[in-house]
Amino acid sequence: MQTKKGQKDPFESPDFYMIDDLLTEEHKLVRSAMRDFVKLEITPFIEDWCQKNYFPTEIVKKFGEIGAFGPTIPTEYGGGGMDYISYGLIMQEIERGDSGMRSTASVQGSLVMYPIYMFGSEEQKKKYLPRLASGELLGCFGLTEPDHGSNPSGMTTTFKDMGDHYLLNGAKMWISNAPKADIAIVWAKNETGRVYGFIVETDTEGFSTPETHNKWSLRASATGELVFDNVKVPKENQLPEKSGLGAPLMCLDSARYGIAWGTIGAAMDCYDSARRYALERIQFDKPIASFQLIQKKLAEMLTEITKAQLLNWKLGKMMNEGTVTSAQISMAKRNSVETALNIAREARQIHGAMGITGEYPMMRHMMNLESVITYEGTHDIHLLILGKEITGIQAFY
Ligand code: TGC
Ligand code: FAD
Repeated sequence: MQTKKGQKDPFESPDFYMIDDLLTEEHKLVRSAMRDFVKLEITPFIEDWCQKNYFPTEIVKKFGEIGAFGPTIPTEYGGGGMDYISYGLIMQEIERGDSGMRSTASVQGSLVMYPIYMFGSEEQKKKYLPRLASGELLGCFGLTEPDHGSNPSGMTTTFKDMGDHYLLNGAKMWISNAPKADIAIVWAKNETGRVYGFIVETDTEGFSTPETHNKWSLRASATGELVFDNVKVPKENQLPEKSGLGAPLMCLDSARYGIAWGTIGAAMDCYDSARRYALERIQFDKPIASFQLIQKKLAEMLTEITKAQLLNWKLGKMMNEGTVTSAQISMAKRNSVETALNIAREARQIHGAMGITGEYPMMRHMMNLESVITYEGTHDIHLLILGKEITGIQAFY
């Protein structure tokens, strides 16, 4: 049942293989704080926000207070100074509430704070990171363009060195947080085709962020364009420490990791709702949970969630040790999103007609997951990344 204002959220997360034994006390504390936060601040309101296509700007400061922004960024810059398993658990809990809310948090942490921390100057880190961590500022990340989605290397957004500033021209599309953002991390090419990153303040003259309307998915997340018409960017706003497409792709690795955990949160929510409903719903004078076909669905959901939990935990260990490869992250992102989408569909069926309403969370999760299976690299692009790793042959072009 989707929790309503004034109701208690009964969510219980499945842990069939006692994966909690693999977590530290700190991990469990972080998860428990975030779960309580989601039960208090997200699940009672999310259905209404999505129905109204409303981005709750007030959540940004609240995310800052609870430490959802940049959990792995060192505390000296306002981050949480935590490890990647804590980061994963935070994403899992937020996306249990809603993928759009997780988008807000993972864009801010992995796609805005991470590049400033990794590729920024000391001045940039000091100027922006603490204000992003606290939620005083909201950021967005502009890589995708109208004609360059899966193939960002073809981007046509350009910058020119004008001596005392850079001049930015072009457009980005499908950018999470854009219409509400204070700053954008923008990727653009110079005259030789080399990609560089910039911190661009959204109130700069010539820069607009029109909202994208009529989405059936991620309705509580604001999506928009970034349009640059002779935008003057101060020299000190270029990210100095890394150039080339590898820089944005490194950010994507961090965000894809968060999605691998997050989407299993959405899957857990669907499973939890389906298990409860199956025990309560009577047909043919029995709870539908007593029918073998319903038990098969529940057993398969739990099996897939458990497999993904173990994959994510091991991925988190490799992230912590710095041994992870991009292809390993691709496998987990791809597996988790597909698992979550299948579970949302099966859980929806267990709820019968009730499952199509906002009384239950599955349709919302399902529609959200249709974006998640496309952004941060489509399902097929991740398959091709794995194919390249296995064979040594790229099949992108
Ligand atoms: P390719 O030639 O393979 O690589 C170009 C350069 O990048 C390096 N590299 C990486 N570096 C770090 N991490 C990675 N994961 C990397 N992958 C590649 C590579 O070594 C090379 O470096 P160098 O020095 O030799 O130049 O690039 P390609 O053009 O063949 O493309 C490969 C491909 C298709 C896999 C890549 O472009 C890709 O991943 N495409 C998908 C695009 C994508 O994921 N876009 C996401 C946009 S952001 C978003 O969706 C946010 S949603 C947020 C939310 O709301 O949660
Ligand atoms: P295309 O690249 O046109 O792909 C269309 C289809 O062709 C897909 O099925 C794809 O798998 C397939 N395809 C493409 N190339 C190949 C190939 N070589 N081989 C086989 N099949 C192929 N981007 C950002 O930069 N920042 C954001 O914050 C952001 N937020 C987003 C929020 C939402 C809600 C959505 C929906 C998208 C967001 N994106 C963002 C954009 C997202 O990353 C892109 O949509 C995604 O990378 C795919 O690009 P595309 O939509 O242009 O699809």
